[in-house]
Amino acid sequence: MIDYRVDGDGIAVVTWNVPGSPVNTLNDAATTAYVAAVDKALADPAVKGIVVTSAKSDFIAGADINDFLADRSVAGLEAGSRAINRVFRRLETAGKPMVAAINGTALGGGLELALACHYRIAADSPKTRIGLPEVTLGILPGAGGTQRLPRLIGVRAAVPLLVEGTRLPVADALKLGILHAVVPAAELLHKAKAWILAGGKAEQPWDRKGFRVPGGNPGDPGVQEFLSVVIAKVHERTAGNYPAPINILSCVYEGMSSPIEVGTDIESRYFGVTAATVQAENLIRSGFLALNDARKLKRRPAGVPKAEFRKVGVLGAGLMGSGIAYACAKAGLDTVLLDREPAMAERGKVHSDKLLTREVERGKLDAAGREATLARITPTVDYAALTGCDIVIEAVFEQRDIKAEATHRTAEATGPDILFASNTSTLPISGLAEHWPRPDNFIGLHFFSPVHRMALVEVIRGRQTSETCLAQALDFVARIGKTPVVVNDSRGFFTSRVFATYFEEGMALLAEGVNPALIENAGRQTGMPLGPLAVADEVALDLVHKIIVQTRADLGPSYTPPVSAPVIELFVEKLGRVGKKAGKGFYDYADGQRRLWPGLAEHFPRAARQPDVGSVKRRLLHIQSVEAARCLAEGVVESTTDADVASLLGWGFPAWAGGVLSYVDTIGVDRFVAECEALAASVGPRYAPPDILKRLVGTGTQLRAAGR
Ligand code: 3H9
Repeated sequence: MIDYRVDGDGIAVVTWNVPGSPVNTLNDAATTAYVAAVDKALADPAVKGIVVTSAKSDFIAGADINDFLADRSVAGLEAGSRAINRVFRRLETAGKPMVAAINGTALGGGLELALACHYRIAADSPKTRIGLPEVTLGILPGAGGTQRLPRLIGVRAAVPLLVEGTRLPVADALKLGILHAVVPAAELLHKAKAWILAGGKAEQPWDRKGFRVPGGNPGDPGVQEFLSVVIAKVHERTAGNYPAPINILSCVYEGMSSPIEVGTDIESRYFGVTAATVQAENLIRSGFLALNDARKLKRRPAGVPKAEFRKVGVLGAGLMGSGIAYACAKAGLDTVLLDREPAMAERGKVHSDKLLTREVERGKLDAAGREATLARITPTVDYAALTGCDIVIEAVFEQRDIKAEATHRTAEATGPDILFASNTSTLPISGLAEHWPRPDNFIGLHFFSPVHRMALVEVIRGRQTSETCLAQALDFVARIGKTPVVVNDSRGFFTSRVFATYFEEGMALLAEGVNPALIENAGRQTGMPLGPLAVADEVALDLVHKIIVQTRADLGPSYTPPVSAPVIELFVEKLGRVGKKAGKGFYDYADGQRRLWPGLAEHFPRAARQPDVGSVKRRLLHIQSVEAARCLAEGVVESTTDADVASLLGWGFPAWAGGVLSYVDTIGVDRFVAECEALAASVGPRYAPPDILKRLVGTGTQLRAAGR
């Protein structure tokens, strides 16, 4: 686990190699072994100094975050931080020079371990990242990071890194003074040892006589002003939903004017209360672990050989088709982009050209890389070009007859045995599958716009989709670097059905006479990326209108249109304000600005009594979770985790809540059900909680534990 070797020059090399994990983490066993190794070196009079490095491609990825889920008590979490803080302090003051030879990524506790060394030297690699990303997990650096980093590089430079969790390339870390040197990988150990042999001192800047924090202490007027601005910005950005960044600022403010031992004790106190919050639990469980599992296809059907993909066909070169073609070409796949019109097919390729050119301009890609990626895209109108494709994805107009024709013509060109996927966002998959000769090989792959930015692909299993087809479609999604969530066929699938409730509820509130500015502010304060009316404008009201018309035609009298239908009809049929793409919807879009349309006041007279912001927030979040719970009950999603991941990646459900179903546990099932029942009575039956929730009331069982 920790290799210990002393070389002929009297340098002890302590090498991290934690077994059973692709990364080194500071779990209990590894930390104990590390401390024992350093103690051995300290006790050996023949050892002049210590070099710490790793045998893995990364240095150390930080604490093992699973440990933070095991003990959720404030006292336990605080004690863990205090223990590691004391031991790092003991080692840095033990009198022998210690060098961190950072061979790869060093994050969180990994960087904190390095900060407690006297010299930090890193191997030059474009992949390496250096940083304290704890805040993104809802916690804070608990191994001295909030104290050593500002003492090393100054409060002004350290605070943004701490509150944003920035992961720096080595060159930037060097420039900021976090690293002392960056050298070619082959020279790393040699240079690390050379620093010790050249008389490198076992001394930290903060232990020097007369030490002052570079750029000033937090109490100094300039620094104080800087911190006030940061605090105000953090409050504005987090709307009270995330305690971690504010607690990090408290650690810096309170800890910096005391000796470091006091500072790290302050840090441990804040670490305990922060890591014990439900937000931290949600960000670790859903935001990190569940997303990782989804990305890694941890629930892929077993026993199906992994599918390889070389050539892909994309039907339809509109916004979605050209985005999908870009993602495929970027992942190294030969991509046939087919449209009815040659000019359209060509235009689809231009989309990739624009994105790739932007990457070159930003230095993220070289010209050769751009050319090679573009060369993989073949725009065409000829179905014969699809011969040899391993998968074809249909992204033509949302019209059954057009989709059917594209499906038939593809089958003629490719034969029936390849995977065929539809990117429909509205039409049930099982019906579309009837047009493919082998419906067992037909599946839904619902991409999100803009495809190059959105990580989620909703994978829709039709009634006849085989397990082999599902497993291989998942392989494809992973192959192009996206994250899949599997859902079962149903109207609107999962994401569109649940997400729609958010903006529909916004419109319902508007129709009740609630001030639109209040609705929008409340939406943003929940942590959703946009207010519900702004979202409706982005989605486009004519599209929502079309779906209502189509569903009414499909289902007949059994269909209950959403509560927002009259508002949508007014905007589309009478006002011609269909949303952002038309420059007018609930907002006016002029000069790159978004302003609520003043005409709203005339069409939706203000109610005399306005609700408080808390109750509007509650309505906007509860409605999504109650609909998601119905999807769980109906088997549209198969687990609370799938629902959470889809909501985090698909429509930006607030991460502090852990996703759309973790939100129920965050509130507490009993309280959530009681509030929904009250809303069902006062607002409408759409809030009525399904049995899957009601039967948990009073049992103390979380939905997560009871979910299917
Ligand atoms: C912390 O340090 C607190 C401290 O201040 C002190 C407290 C007292 N723990 O991402 P990958 C797993 S908090 C547990 O696929 P890559 C990961 O889940 C920590 N597991 O590799 C995956 O599992 P699986 C602050 C971890 O090469 C496997 O390792 N640190 C941890 O694409 C491979 O990971 C962070 O937030 C962990 N800390 O990227 C860093 N890290 O094999 C979080 C990884 O089952 N980690 N795993 O699929 C990362 O950002 C990336 O994993 C890293 C490697 C960049 C390191």
